[in-house]
Amino acid sequence: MSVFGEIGKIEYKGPDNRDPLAFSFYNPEELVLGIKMKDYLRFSIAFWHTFKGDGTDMFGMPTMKRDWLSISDEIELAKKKIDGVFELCEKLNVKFFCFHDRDIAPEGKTLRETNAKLDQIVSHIKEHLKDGKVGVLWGTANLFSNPRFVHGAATSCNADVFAYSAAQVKKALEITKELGGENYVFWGGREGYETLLNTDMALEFDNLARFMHMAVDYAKEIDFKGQFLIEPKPMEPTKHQYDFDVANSLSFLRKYGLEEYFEFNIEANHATLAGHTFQHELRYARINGLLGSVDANQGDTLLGWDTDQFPTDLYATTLAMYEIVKNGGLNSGGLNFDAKVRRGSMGEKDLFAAHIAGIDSFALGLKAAVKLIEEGTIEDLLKSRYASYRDGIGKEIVDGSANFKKLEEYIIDRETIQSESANQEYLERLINWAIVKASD
Ligand code: XUL
Ligand code: CO
Repeated sequence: MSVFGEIGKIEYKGPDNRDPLAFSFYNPEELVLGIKMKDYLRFSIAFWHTFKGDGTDMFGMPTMKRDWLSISDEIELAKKKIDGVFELCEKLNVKFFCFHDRDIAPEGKTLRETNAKLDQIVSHIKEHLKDGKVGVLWGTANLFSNPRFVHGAATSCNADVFAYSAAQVKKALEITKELGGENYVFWGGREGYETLLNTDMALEFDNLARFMHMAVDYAKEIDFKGQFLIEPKPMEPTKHQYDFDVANSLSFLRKYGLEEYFEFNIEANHATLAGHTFQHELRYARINGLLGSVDANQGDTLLGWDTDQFPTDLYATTLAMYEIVKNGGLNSGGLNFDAKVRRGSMGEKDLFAAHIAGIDSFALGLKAAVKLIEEGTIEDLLKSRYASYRDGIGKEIVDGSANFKKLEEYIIDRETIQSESANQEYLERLINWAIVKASD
């Protein structure tokens, strides 16, 4: 029995259509850079928002209308939602979904009981995976919802919680491998502090690193080949989160000898919460060779929290895709819609319309980014802006043969230094041009 019975397969109808249940720009089979759009973009549905979100906020009750809410048996309900995510992926021509262990199955009284329930759902997922149409982009462990994580998980002051978290991640790695997950994500929502007055920050960082090393070792032991990803976020739910942004997390990885095992999963709304643009975080990961995957959403600059909206800002998706294309794509990563429909978008059709809006925005962003790269002005201007480092004294700086004395000698009698325009407004206009052209 179908979960979203009334809604059929979503088709590409071209740029002129305004049907809420059709694509205008995402043409899955269309070749971009010699690769099918669906293979380049590797979209993914976030199980938690789409199948667990019910519209509850801190002031109000659930608003979402979902047929599955009438199912009372917890395992039957969990299975129905799995049927739902596969159906949604297939109807949207999306190849992947992502999950936390606790999203997909209910908890028992002990971890042993919880694992047994999880295994029932994992078997059900494996049935769906058989036809090869949809796969798992990444799995992760929810180490933040249960009250036991009140003081953290790997950075808890309580060693029993560290042990519980380790055992939970062990199982999450096993099931992610069993389900063919291509990556495994660490997002440390409770790994941080509320006040330094009661926090041994040095021990907590050391313990976090010990935890990550244990995960790396266990992945080797079970031969899990997926890519480990850190998803930085500066705050929320914790006041200060240790994996604050890419730069800070990279310094953690380097200090503890973990750099070779991790890449980054960059979430747009987390970037802006950290006071960066989405593009900044993507660029920082890319130039360090660590851009792994993306949580594709957007925040609201007027609000100071993680609103997890579906991404519709073409300027942001174009600049994001510019970084991703420059990165040569995302390898085993993808574009995961870590996004929830607004509380007032309560129908099942809204779920489709929201994903279509996000998918179309990234598809157009991809086309616009390719236009910019093929047209070449940004690259040309960048090249000429730094031309002084390609010969003469600049070349000596770059190749390491210059030193303070040589540089002083070179410049000391110079009366003026010529500066050139940075062309910012023209460059910004080019982004607009590419978006308009790509939508033709
Ligand atoms: C929370 C968040 C998480 C991670 C996975 O802000 O983004 O859902 O993506 O744990
Ligand atoms: Co996320």
